[in-house]
Amino acid sequence: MTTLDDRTPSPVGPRLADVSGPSRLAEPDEAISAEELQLAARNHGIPLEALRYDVTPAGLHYLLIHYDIPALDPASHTLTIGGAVQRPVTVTVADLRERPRVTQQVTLECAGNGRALLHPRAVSQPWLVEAVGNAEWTGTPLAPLLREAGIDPAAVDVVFTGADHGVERGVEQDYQRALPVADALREEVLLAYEMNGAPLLPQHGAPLRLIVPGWYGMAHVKWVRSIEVRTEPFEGYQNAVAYRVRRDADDRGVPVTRIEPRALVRPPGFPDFMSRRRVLRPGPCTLDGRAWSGHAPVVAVEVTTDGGDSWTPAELDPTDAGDFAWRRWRHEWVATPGRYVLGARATDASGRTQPVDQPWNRGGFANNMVQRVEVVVLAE
Ligand SMILES: Nc1nc2c(c(=O)[nH]1)N[C@H]1C(S)=C(S)[C@@H](COP(=O)(O)O)O[C@H]1N2
Ligand SMILES: [Mo]
Repeated sequence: MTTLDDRTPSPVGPRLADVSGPSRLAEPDEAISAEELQLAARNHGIPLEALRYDVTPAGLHYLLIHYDIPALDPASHTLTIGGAVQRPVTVTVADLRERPRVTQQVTLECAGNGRALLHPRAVSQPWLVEAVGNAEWTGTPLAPLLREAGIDPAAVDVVFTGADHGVERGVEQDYQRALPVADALREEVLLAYEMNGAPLLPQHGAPLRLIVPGWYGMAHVKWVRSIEVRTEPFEGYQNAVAYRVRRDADDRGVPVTRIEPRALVRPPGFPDFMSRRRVLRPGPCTLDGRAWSGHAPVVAVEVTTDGGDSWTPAELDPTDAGDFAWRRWRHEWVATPGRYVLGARATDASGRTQPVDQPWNRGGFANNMVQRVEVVVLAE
C-alpha cells in the first residue's frame, strides 16, 4: 500500500498516514460538522417518499462517490482483464454490448447506511436510513469473460479498479475493491452499462460498473477500467482498512460483505418542513414500504407504531422481482389521535432480522437498526 509518507513530492505536502484504523469517533455531544455536511450534500440519499416506486428513478437513487466523478469517454473507454490469467484482454464498451445481455433488478445499499444514528458515531458520510435504491441494471455477466481469459487455478482474489482517484486517511489511491474468486464467478455478477434502460449516468459509473447482487454498495465498483486476477490476497485500502466491522480501532475486524436485512416505512401523511415529523389525519391509513436482504429472500415484515415495543405482521406483496430486488410490504393501520413512532422489521430466510437497539461498530457499518418515523395524528 502506498501512503503519502513514502512519496516525494506529494501532491498535498508531507502528511502522516494513519492506515491503522477507521475514521475517528465523534465526541458524545459533537454536532455534524461542515465536512460531514459537505459529504452529505455530494452524496444524497433516496427521498423516502420515492419508496413508492418499484424501480427507483435514476435521479432519486442514492449516490456515494468517494473522490471525484471521473471524465470518461464511453466511445474510447477500455477495460483490461489481466493478472493471473492465460489470455489477458482489452475490451471496449461496444465489445461488451455485443456479448450476452442480462437485465436484473438489484437493490443497492451503502454499507454506511444508518451510521449517523449510532452513538458515538464514526465521522464519515453521515447517512440516516436513506442510502438505498432499487434499479434495473443491464450488462453482461462477468464470469464467462473471466473464464475465457483463463483464470490461474491458484487465483484467490479479483481486483476491480475504478478510474477515480483520491486520498483517504493519508493514503493516495485509485478506488479499488477485490472480490474472492468464487464471488466474482457468481453468475449474477454483471459488468453493467445501463441503469433503468438508459446508458449509465456519470454519477452512477458511466460507462461501465460492476454489479454484485446482494453485497453492500462498496463492492459495486463504478467507472471500472481494469480487472486483475491475483494469486495473493489483495491488501488494498478499501478491503483491508476501510470496509471492516471492528469493535475498536485496534481490531483488524471482519470484511463487510452482504447486505443485512432491512425494512423501511414510506413515511405516511405530510411532513413538517424542518423536523420531517409526519402529520396525519385520523382514520384508516395504509402503511407501506420496502424490505430487502442480501443474505436470503425476505420472508416476513412486522410493523410497530410504538417504537418497537409491540409488533404486528405486515403483508408481503406477491410481486417478486428476483432474489436481489426489494419487496413491497403493506399494513392497514387505523390512526387515532396521538403521537406514534412507526417502524418495520424484516426477517429473511436465513433467520436474520433487525435489532431495535443499535448494532454498534467502530466504522458504523451495516447498521440495520429499526427505523423510527415520528408521527402526530391530529384530532381531526
Ligand atoms: N469507483 C468507485 N466505485 C464505487 C464508489 C466509488 O467511490 N468509486 N463508491 C462505492 C460505494 S461506497 C457505494 S455505496 C456505491 C454507490 O453506488 P451509486 O452511487 O450508484 O448508488 O458505489 C460504490 N462504487
Ligand atoms: Mo457505500
